[in-house]
Amino acid sequence: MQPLSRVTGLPAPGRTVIVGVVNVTPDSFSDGGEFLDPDAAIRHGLELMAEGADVIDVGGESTRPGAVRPTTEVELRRVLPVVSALAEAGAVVSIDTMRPVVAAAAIEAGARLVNDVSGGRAEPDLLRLVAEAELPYICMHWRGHSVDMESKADYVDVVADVIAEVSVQLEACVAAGITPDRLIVDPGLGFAKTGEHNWELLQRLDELDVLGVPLLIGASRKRFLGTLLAGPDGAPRTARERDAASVALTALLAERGVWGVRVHAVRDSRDAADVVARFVRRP
Ligand code: PMM
Repeated sequence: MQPLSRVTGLPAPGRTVIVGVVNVTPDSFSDGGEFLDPDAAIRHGLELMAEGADVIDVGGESTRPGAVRPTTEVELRRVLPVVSALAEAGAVVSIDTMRPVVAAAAIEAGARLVNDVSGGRAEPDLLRLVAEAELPYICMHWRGHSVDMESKADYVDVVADVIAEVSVQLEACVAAGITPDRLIVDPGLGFAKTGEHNWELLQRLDELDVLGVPLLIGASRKRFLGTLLAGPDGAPRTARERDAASVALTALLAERGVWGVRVHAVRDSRDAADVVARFVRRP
């Protein structure tokens, strides 16, 4: 088990960090449409804070397989009121975007972390912006936009290939001026990856230690869990009914010492991380 790592500028609660998800989108697979109204999204973010989230991740673009991108204007309109209100309420807000324009406005509105699912590959200018703002950055392994990412799920060895490709992305982060103590890496479960790829990445997670960067995992409510838990008729478990499985993964990942998990069921995940911290670490 790894000692828990720290990221400059972010909470260090002495256990795995809980990143709660607020999707201000009509079409996310996990909670699509529920929080498109800014007031509903703000209420939800406040609830997640009360449930013990360390960070609230606000996103205005769905990345479900096949999703078509919103315009920049639409993305801005979705996320800005939510980022402002939650930052004002004292949350550590993360902005989930690939767009420098959106990140800049969100930072202005109080965001303290940039979560870029493209790891700087969609719009490399985003890296310079994060460096200048001196903010932490989540660099996710990514092969292309969601509209056709499923056709890119082709690997010789998924773990070795992800490590090689995300290393290049991390080098670009450092070259742009983001200091290594502000970097977090994410293997991007479900992004140009099949369920089998996701399981293999989880099973061989310790190999990602070679990257030397704290790890965030986003497994919550993802399709590979629905497939695993399919009923006798073969129908996958719905997104809403994947929370217990997601929490089981939080416990396993916390036990392995991952820096953070990005989750929808905040209270239960936080409970799991607290139990693991007490179970495996000296108080
Ligand atoms: N997954 C989604 C969106 N953003 N960000 C990071 N860093 N890692 C992820 O795995 C990730 C992400 C898509 O899932 P959602 O519908 O739950 O937001």
